[in-house]
Amino acid sequence: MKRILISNRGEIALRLIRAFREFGYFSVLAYSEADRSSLPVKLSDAAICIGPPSAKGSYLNIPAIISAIEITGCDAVHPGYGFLAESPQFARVCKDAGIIFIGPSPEAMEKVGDKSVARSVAMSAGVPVVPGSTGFVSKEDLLRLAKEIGFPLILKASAGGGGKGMRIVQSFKELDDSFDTASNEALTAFGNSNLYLEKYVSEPRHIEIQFARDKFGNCISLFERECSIQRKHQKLIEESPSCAISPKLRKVLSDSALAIANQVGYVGVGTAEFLVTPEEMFYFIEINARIQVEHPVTEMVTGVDLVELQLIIAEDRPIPFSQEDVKITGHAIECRINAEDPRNNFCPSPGRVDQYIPPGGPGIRCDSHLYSGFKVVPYYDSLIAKVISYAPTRERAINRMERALYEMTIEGISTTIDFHREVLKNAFFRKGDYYTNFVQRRMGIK
Ligand code: MV4
Repeated sequence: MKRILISNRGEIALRLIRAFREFGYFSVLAYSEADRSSLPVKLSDAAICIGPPSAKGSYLNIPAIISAIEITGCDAVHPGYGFLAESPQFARVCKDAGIIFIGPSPEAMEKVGDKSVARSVAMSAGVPVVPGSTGFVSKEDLLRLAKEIGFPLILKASAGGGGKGMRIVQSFKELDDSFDTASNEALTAFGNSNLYLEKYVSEPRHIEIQFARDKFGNCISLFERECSIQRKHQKLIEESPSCAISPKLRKVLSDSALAIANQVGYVGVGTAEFLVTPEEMFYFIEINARIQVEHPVTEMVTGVDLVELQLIIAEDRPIPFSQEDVKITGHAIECRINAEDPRNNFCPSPGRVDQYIPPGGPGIRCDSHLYSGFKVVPYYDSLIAKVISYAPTRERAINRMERALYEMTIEGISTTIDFHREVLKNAFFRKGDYYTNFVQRRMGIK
């Protein structure tokens, strides 16, 4: 691999450009008309416009991206996260055109992309899943299964993930309507109406295991990230290690993630998501077949560059270290700063950033594509910066994050910086005493 096209934007495009420059690759950025004056366009080695602002016309436009790869003579593509990152179709088109897709094979992506198939894979790998349906559930089987499992239940879209297309069902009388609504929503959102059923786990923690597997079958866990601080399935804060995970549970979760990765012949970096109860019961829920927004948290505590690892694996080289080499040192926390107004229901707040001063100093990493005078455009997600703090202990990482957010200035638009300050001083957060309902229950936010 020599020239890599980046089919993404924002902070992750910049993250990839930085890695490619350090590791000796030529970066070509594919950008939309709306991102013409972005920092990634300026800092990449070359840039090519692939279409109009709408994601459909640009970052999701497979023919436009393939043309850009061919015009610029790239031999590989990195999709970042979101957009086409988990599209088996895109991965297959690349493969057929002789382009290296930096991510798992289309076959592996297909298996884990269907969440009901991923469940079956986990079961056959001996990994616990939430009691529920085997594969997708038909309307005929619904009542019988509901009786068998018991309420509350949760209906999920097979093609969904990340909380989209889910419905909690409390009783028999809601069952039929919930099924119809959920399958219609799934059809509209994902073009696939299949649903599966699980027992609803109340007050879980949302824990994910970062793993990497190479084509020689070497498989390594980079341990957990705690992702329970979220609102409407958008993660807001992530940390590693998790207060709730003992060394013993860490090992069991890691072994479970690796068993699933082996079972599907996964080659690349990925994440296995689990629900963990206060009683330390754990259940696999889904695989994310991409580099994730929160990957820097793992990079800080393990010292492993996950993008470098993706490049190594994509070049068919073996992972250059073993499980025994991977140690968690210290504690890292990430705050996702969004261009949103927390006082107005987290409504997106695009516009001109009149002044931007990033935080810095010891133990602070800030991944952001902002600069003073930059215009946040309204067409994409509202993530504008990730602040990651790293310190020897959790308490010091929290204090360090507070110090960083004190320094950080973003003027001209509303941001979620003040919201993060509130979370960081919350006594339950400080104690590590939180579940996925933290924002609602402890912050009184819908
Ligand atoms: C669940 C669950 C409880 N029980 N599955 C959310 C993200 C997606 N990856 C899976 N999610 C959940 N799956 C079972 N069987 C709870 C969540 C969940 C959640 C559900 C409803 C409302 C808010 C939530 C926040 C985090 C996790």
